[in-house]
Amino acid sequence: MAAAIIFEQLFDERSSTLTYIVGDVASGEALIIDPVDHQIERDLAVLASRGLTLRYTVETHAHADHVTSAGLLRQRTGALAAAPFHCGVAPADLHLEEGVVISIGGETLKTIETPGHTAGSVCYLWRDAVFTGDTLFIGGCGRTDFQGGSAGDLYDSVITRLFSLPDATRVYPGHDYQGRRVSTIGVEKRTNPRFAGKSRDEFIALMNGLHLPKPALMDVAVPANRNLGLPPGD
Ligand SMILES: N[C@@H](CCC(=O)N[C@@H](CS)C(=O)NCC(=O)O)C(=O)O
Ligand SMILES: [Fe+2]
Repeated sequence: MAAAIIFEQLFDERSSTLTYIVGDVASGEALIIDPVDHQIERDLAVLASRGLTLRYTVETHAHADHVTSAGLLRQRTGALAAAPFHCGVAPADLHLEEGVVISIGGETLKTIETPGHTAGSVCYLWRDAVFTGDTLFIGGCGRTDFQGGSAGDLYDSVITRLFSLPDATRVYPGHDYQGRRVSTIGVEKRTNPRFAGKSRDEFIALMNGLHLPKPALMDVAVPANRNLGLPPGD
């Protein structure tokens, strides 16, 4: 019989961030992916209501638009903070590189390095799902114009790493700005307007032509997130 799991997808209205909790019922252990600072009480309440002990906080990248609660969650719960190796999150307990696995009970999260949105961005494979952070959105993708981002790298990451997963793999993104919550690799391959039918050069031209305003919190969020969301010195 398949092991019982708890899965929660949580949404932060302010930053349109999707946060995920994965819990293993047998061991009572949990991990949280991309938690947001001002949602800490919500997230702790969800964990408590499900009888889960937080073992890991896990980041997909050093966010530019919101501050993580990883450091505060570590202080409050004793969880270990995991962050991608190439994101420069020095105080993290675990620095995740390609293929590195985090386990809670029988559940495993496997790191896939997917540079592009930022140089250090990663995705995580869990069962038949992938947490794509800002590498792949539903019908879109993260911007590539800061923190070592690269449109060419993002194209390669999505096409060679994510689109080689089975079509039925569920896609859980790091943000959605239009109320969508889950897709699949097969649907994104066929319909994502950033990638479907686009050559690498066309994608690079498209991304380099976006000229988006910089995120309002960027100058605060990036240094904070390199310190797990805590003020300097904490
Ligand atoms: N208006 C938002 C913009 C946030 C933003 O730029 N988000 C990044 C992810 S960190 C992104 O890739 N957005 C995609 C897009 O806006 O097309 C803010 O100020 O925070
Ligand atoms: Fe981002």
